[in-house]
Amino acid sequence: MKYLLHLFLLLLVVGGCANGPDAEAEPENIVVGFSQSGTESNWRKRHTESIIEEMNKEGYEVLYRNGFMNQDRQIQDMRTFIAYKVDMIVFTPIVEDGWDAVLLEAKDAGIPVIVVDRHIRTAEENLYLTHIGPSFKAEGNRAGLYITNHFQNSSQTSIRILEMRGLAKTSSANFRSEGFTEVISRDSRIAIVASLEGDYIRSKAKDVFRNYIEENGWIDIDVLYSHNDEMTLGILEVMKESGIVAGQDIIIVTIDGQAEMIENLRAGKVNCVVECNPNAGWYVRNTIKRYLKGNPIPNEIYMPETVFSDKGNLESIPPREY
Ligand code: GYE
Repeated sequence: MKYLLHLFLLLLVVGGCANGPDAEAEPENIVVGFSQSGTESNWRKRHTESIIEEMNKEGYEVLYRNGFMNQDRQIQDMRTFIAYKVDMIVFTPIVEDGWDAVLLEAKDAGIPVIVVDRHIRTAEENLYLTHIGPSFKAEGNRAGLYITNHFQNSSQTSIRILEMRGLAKTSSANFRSEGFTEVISRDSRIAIVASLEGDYIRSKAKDVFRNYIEENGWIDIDVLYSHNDEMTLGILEVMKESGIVAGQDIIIVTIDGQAEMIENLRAGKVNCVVECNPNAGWYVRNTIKRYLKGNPIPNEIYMPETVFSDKGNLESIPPREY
């Protein structure tokens, strides 16, 4: 807690002139502990880079730990940050529940915590400063809207969807399902007939999808709704092996917007890519700066996102960095 010590000494000297927690703290004295949940996707790798890049631009020192998709490991990493007396903890939770104890420890140590990407659920209030991330529900809504629009004038009497869900017990997977269901339920012909779990991992989704079509065939499936691009990439491999014409035999809606998926969209192999914005770094940096200046911080900070589809202008999609 170098920064608090600095502040304390400063207050002793100038008594009363400081107007925030650290009006005079120099950025190079700030140490940020950053616990990332894993490296399961290109999206996630860009997310990590974005946060580290922006912290470095500000002159903050970053202690980075990768949790390798293991909650116990992430908790251990956060305990290391607390022992090290960092000034701030930034963490991207692998799952929604189970963080209360370590957050209480951070609170008792006077270390503010910023939750990024997925949401958490705590029994006690005020265990963290704010949550910064996309609206996963809006992403699900956008995916659903593409489907309802696509089939609006079709004479088909039933439209059957296979959903490949992200990791269980995560707010991203739960909200992406909720938002999607909310919109498709406006058209009584549309239904999710299978909801499978691919954990956001390419190889897992590939196996799960292959097993599903081996048992059930694919002819009844009109749409694939996949919660992330990595899983979609795995499924596209199985479709190719199985002679399914992706984007035609099965309409594909996927979330993230990785560069490779935009190529697939341009090639007609997927129909709609709902963007999930990994560039959280600037928002985290701005929040820390504002907090250190003593400005109020909102409880929830949303990041802007859009959607790309074969119904839009494929040439105008901005270049992707992930
Ligand atoms: O869509 C996926 C990643 O939680 C929003 O996790 C994130 C998701 C993202 O692995 O690619």
